[in-house]
Amino acid sequence: MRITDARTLVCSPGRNFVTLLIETDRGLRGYGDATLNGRELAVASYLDDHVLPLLIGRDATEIEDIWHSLYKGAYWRRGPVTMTAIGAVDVALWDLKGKLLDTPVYNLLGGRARRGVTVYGHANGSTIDGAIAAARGYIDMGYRAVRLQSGLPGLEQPYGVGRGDLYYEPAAPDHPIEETFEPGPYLRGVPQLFERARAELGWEVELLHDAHHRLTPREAAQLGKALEPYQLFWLEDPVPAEAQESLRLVRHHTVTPIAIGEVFNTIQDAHQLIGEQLLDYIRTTVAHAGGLTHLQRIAHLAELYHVRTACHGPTDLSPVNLGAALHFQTAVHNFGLQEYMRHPEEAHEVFRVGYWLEEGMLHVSDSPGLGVEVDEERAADFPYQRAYLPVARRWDGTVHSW
Ligand code: CS2
Ligand code: MG
Repeated sequence: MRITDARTLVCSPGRNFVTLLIETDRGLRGYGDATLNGRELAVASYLDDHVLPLLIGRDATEIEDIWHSLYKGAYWRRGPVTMTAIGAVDVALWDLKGKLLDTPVYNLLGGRARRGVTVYGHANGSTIDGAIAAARGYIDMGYRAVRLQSGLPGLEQPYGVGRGDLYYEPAAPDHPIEETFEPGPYLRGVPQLFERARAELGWEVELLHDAHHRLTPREAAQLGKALEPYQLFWLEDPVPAEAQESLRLVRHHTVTPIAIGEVFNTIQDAHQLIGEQLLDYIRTTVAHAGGLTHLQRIAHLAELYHVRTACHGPTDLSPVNLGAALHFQTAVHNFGLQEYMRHPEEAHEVFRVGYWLEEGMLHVSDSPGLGVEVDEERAADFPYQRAYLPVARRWDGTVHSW
């Protein structure tokens, strides 16, 4: 099966997505997600200007060889732009191989290992009450796990609280929104949120929280300890994970489970944390970590150290990525939990998906490939709009990690 054409499609049905389309001489088309929130066109150019010309004429079934030729052949390895581009090619090739062999991608990855993929929803509120009411909505819909983020006394613009109850969309057109962060109110407020949540929601539901890279190791250790009575499923990104030895301090002081890795791109970003067992859940996802080929390597390493997979699944990645993550999570042995923020209606007018939610799990269909199809005509109705992620500042104006 030879590649005859490859191109990117940039559209904005509710938010920006970059989609890779690869066509073959067998009349089949494969899709990959090349979206890098806030830096979308850099990946589109990496693909269009540098990678896609190399693919024409290649045998689309040689996934492993194409992966290594793009990774090693670029000389400049790793990084979010490179790895997102390679990931998009890789996923499109798995989609094509499934279509060629008339089987869902999870079959190519080892076959079904579970009934469905358990997900967590996002309960956000500008107040603690609001977040708890939103969590109740998810529990009523059958979710077994819910992430809680809320405004706190003295911290009215926290991370993770946006428009609407269904999802939050942090990217804003033209100019980044500014949020504030102060460790004092945050460290005092989050335990209050979970104390109330356990009192009102009970103990059957799994609860999660994302600190979004904002704490120092000592602050993270303090928060992890303070949250122990509420038995979180995980505390996510407690510290910026570039300085991985920081996690030792956090780990030595708390048994609250730790999830890290949505900004990682390669196994090299994760291997120290995994090897030292400094985390419990690895958050790397298909689109940003070199596709299914590379994510499998990370998962297999993680399995040796009791670390489970927990693919990043925000609405700023397209349904093509979520579809690929669901096939991966259906087949991988050491699955933990999958993030699920529901895409807005417009996104589903462009991306027709075969997955569905039932009993707090997402299920993939048995259609060949990924089971996600893209309507190019409808995509043309939603042109790209430049958008930026927010920045965070301390109370005195100092820039902080967002
Ligand atoms: C996040 C994301 O889903 C998460 O856990 O941390 O909301 C993240 O901020 C965005 O995907 C950034 O693009
Ligand atoms: Mg996160």
